Amino acid sequence: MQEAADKVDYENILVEHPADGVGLVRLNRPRTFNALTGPLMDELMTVLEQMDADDSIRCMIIAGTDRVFAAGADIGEMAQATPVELINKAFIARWERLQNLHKPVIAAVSGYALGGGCELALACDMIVASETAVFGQPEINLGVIPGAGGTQRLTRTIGKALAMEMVLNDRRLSADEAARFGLVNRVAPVDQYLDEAIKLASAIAARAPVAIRLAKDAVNMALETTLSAGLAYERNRFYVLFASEDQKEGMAAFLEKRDPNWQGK
Ligand code: DAK
Repeated sequence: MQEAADKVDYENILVEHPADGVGLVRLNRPRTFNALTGPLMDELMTVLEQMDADDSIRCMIIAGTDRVFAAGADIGEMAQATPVELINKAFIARWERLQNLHKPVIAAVSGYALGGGCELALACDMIVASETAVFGQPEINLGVIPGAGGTQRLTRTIGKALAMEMVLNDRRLSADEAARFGLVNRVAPVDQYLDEAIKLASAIAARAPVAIRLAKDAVNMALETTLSAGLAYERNRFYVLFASEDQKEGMAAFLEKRDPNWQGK
């Protein structure tokens, strides 16, 4: 599967495997600031889904170029659209595919992450930013509002006051502000942020795969449900993991004072 993805020539993305267990997809339309066209989103989602199904990949990274992550959905493509066209062209469905991925996805953001670019990063599980990263939801300047999570994920992440300012008045966040407000996990110089993201992805890729999958699922559930339902959900997944070989191996390894050898079973 990994080889199959590598061999295909994509028009809008670059696919790499920078470390053991890590798949990297780079958005590659630099002349239009990585504007997210339908074909780009299709390629991105197709490759991510292939990586999600590939046992040799344990963690994925989405990056842009060092200059820009993505300046949003392609405005030229959207400008004359009707609501029915947006629905029929799977405009919405291809964005929803991202949240169905089981393995962790890290966004490595340098430069602009605007509109759909910011929403793409927010839909990932973690964000590593370069010092030049700028996060914004400027859709109000186009007479619309965010449509892929900018009013929902952003508000849950940074709170109502700041989300209101970003969505209503195009307030943009620098990398340092984004770190301060809990939007990004860490900030690194522009020549190091991708290595930082790869380092984080490698560390996650080396952990027990089934537990990682259920852990991601349980944390995401915290954004979807009440506390008592979320606690019950977490407990059930905790119990389920006692049916895995990795739980037996992890606890035996601790007691025998050795490193665990994860099987993903
Ligand atoms: N779309 C198309 N082209 C874009 C673009 C975009 N979003 N952003 C930049 N470009 C193009 C520019 O048109 C220009 O092309 P040429 O003129 O060279 O052919 C080239 O990239 C360079 O841009 P600039 O000349 O403007 O360069 P500057 O350095 O002056 O400015 C900028 C860079 C990124 C600040 C500026 O280009 C800009 O403000 N771009 C627009 C940002 C924006 O408004 N983004 C939000 C778009 S709306 C949904 C899913 C997703 C969405 C909605 C719903 N569902 C699932 C329902 C998302 C919506 C959006 O993202």
